[in-house]
Amino acid sequence: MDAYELISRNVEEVVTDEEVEALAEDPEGKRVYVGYEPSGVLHIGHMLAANKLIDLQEAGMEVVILLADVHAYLNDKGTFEEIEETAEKMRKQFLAYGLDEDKTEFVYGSDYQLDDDYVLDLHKLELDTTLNRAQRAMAEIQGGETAKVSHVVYPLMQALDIEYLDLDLAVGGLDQRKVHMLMREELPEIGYDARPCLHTPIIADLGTGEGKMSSSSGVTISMEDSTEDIEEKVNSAFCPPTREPEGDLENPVLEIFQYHVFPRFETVVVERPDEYGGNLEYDDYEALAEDLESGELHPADAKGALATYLDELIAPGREKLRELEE
Ligand code: IYR
Repeated sequence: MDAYELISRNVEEVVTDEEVEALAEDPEGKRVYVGYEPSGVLHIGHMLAANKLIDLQEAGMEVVILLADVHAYLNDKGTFEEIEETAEKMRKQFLAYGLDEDKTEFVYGSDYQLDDDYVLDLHKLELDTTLNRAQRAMAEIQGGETAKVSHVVYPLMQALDIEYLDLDLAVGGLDQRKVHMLMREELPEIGYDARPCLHTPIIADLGTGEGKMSSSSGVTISMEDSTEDIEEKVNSAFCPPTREPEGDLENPVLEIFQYHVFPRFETVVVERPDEYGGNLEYDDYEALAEDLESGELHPADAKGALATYLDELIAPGREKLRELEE
């Protein structure tokens, strides 16, 4: 796999191809980031962007994880002290999940977002951006609550982070795209360069195949889940024998194989008793999806394998959480 393929695999959107291709020509030492509002427990939505970061580290890039404490505060996620506590828990779970400690820099937003230069640049952006533009950028992140002034400051700060952390590339879920588009328009207005972005897909709800799995409603998988919890959730997952279920639905079992399992394991073994044809082995996602569609692989067997691999992926983070709680 060449560098561009590794950098762009499994992303839903590359902004723009030309800019990312240019980065892929010499990825060594380039700085890439993803930011998260801290929450105490890493879930499968965080893990998806983290898989991308692992690819980028493999391509030679330096990864910055922004623990966006001030952003979480602006989005009403608790007192500042509570947010600091959950941020520290989150940092430890990321490392346990498999990011390379030597190539990962963790930064707290409050380390630099309260400095004079940053705040003055923020005010410059406020002067240059309409309320309407900032609100639209924030709509998906904010989740429909009444807008506060903090909600329009938030995306401007996210845009500025990209300059202040000296980044070459921004990574985020597709829900961050409007903020990134604002960044690309507005940073040049105040004398800074726009940066390229990669957007990871939003995985469907495990139970129903609709919407976004990382949201608080619906069935998700997190580092808090026990082996039995995972088995139970995966076994009752929506998994029709097709990549493209009707309407707006997705097949979440296939999505998790594609975005979580295959990027982290060389081969996937689906265990089956001999009387049902014996074990199946897959080197790539396409082969597994084809077998599910053709009927060669039964959804129940696919789910069994998925639960095993997911359990392996979250086991180190689960262990870390347990240690932190002792
Ligand atoms: N908007 C993100 C959190 C966030 C991301 C980045 I990238 C920042 O520079 C700042 C905040 C979220 O929805 O979690």
